[in-house]
Amino acid sequence: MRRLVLILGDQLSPGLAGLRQADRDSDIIVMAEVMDEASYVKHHPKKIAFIFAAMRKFAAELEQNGWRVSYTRLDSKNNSHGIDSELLRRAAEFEASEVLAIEPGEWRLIQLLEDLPLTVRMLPDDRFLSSRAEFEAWAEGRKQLRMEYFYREMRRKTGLLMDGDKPAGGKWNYDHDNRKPAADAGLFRDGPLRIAPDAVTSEVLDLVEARFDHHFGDLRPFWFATDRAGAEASLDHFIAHRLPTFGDYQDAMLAEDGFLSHAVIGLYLNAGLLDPLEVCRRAERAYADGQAPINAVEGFIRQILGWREYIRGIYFREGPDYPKRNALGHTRHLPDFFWGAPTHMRCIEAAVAQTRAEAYAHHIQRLMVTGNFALLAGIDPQEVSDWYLAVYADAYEWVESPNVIGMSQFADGGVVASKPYVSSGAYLDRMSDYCKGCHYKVRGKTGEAACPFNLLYWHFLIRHRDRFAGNPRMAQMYRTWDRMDEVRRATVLKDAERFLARLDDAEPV
Ligand code: FAD
Ligand code: DLZ
Ligand code: SF4
Repeated sequence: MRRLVLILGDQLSPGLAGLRQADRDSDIIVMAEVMDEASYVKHHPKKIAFIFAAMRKFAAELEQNGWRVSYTRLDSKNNSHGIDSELLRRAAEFEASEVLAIEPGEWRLIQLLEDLPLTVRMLPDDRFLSSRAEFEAWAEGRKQLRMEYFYREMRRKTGLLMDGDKPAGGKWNYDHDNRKPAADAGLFRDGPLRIAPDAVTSEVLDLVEARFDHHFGDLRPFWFATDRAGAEASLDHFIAHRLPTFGDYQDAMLAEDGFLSHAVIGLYLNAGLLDPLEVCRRAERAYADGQAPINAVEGFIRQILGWREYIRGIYFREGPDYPKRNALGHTRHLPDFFWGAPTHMRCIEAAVAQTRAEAYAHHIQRLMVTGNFALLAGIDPQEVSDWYLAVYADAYEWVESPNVIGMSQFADGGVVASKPYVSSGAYLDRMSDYCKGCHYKVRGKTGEAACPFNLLYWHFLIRHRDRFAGNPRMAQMYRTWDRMDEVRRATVLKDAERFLARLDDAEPV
């Protein structure tokens, strides 16, 4: 009996556990471009093209290395368009009854594989620095699962940025130095490396253009790397040009520069084209060689060694119901301006336009512009989550869901975040150049011209007062509200209600 080895579109790593355990002489690798995966949310065309092109190149590489690969292209005649149905079709074709798979990064697909009428052996995905079991052991018995403590454990475990048992430079975390605003960031810098599409990618681009033109997002110009060599060149480019200022401008936002000093490697890491430990080691080397300061390198390594691993741990620990949680009971529909309809809010307009063009926005745009607005306005977290999963090239449920349901929308009731990430317009004004030239007045507190974030901020705090008033980190905000004069408070809430009514009536806001 033959055995099938399933490799999904985000499992494109030569060191994959499935390949280590498979038999090159007798096993058959199954890879498939299927409509079910490309359209269960309407993924950005750039994301679909990236995954299909990278899958094709990875399959070719496996074949060159002597593997037998059964590859289904999207337009193959017999494509049945599901991962499960493709496995069944290949099982019949090769008279196979066993499948070797790596645990997918989404409960939906895990269930799909478990329900197959074949013997499926699912191996842990060991492309992470912390296994599910290790995260469980760390989390067990803790009242709060704070990333910072997990991160320190990971530093000790890997030895990254450690001087013996002490953190390099004397501090575990240099975030205090990392909050320079956009005003300081207006220097010329190289954006991410842009790679011209080769023949394989160009063929995929034509296919995606023909099939997914109705999905939100610009397919061209397409510049993502689609193989390991390109992903590594992109990483090298980041380390040489933007890592040194990564820390300083981590939270800054500029309308004309959506990338600032960010790495733009999430899509490569999550698809398996880059290895997280190697990426961290490269950054550590830049610090050791004096090419980048400690606040930049520590900040960058923390994102990958800390946040990325922690977020994955949360996804699997919390279980299949996690992505559906709605602790704050928010039910409003996602406004059309998330899909590019006009809005007067310059910050939202800029973040959405960039997302449409690049399938990318950096962390603070995701958290403090689109996420902040959705939370303040009480949008249904499920609709918010589906949007994030669809529009970003690096989005897979294991990483998207804890970031959106947990960190951004507080819909998990506080598993990830100790308090909701909400702000008024003042924060956005400090960290960005969006507010200059916005239709709304960022200093306006009431009235038609007031920044909607200012109105909704108080509306959010007051409608959830019972839940948050006892949170010591939020006490100051409630004290400020209570000190405001009564007429002013009534006006703020009335103006916020009026804004939300206009949102519900799909009036331009
Ligand atoms: P950089 O800022 O250069 O950081 C380097 C790397 O650190 C990233 O590539 C990523 O691998 C890792 N990283 C940083 N922050 C996080 C985090 N919070 N969680 C996990 N990894 C992190 N990241 C995704 O990979 N996929 C998502 O679907 C996703 N959705 C998000 C949704 C929201 C609402 C928020 C607030 C954050 C989300 N993030 C997501 C985290 C973060 O925004 C992206 O990883 C980052 O913007 C990717 O761009 P970059 O490669 O330039 O990252
Ligand atoms: C995201 C995605 C897309 C768009 N298309 C495919 C595909 O056609 N075939 C495939 O094997 N994987 C694809 N993927 C990635 C899967 O959706 C991903 O493996 C799961 O979401 C789990 O992370
Ligand atoms: Fe956004 Fe308000 Fe600033 Fe306009 S004024 S860009 S709505 S924060």
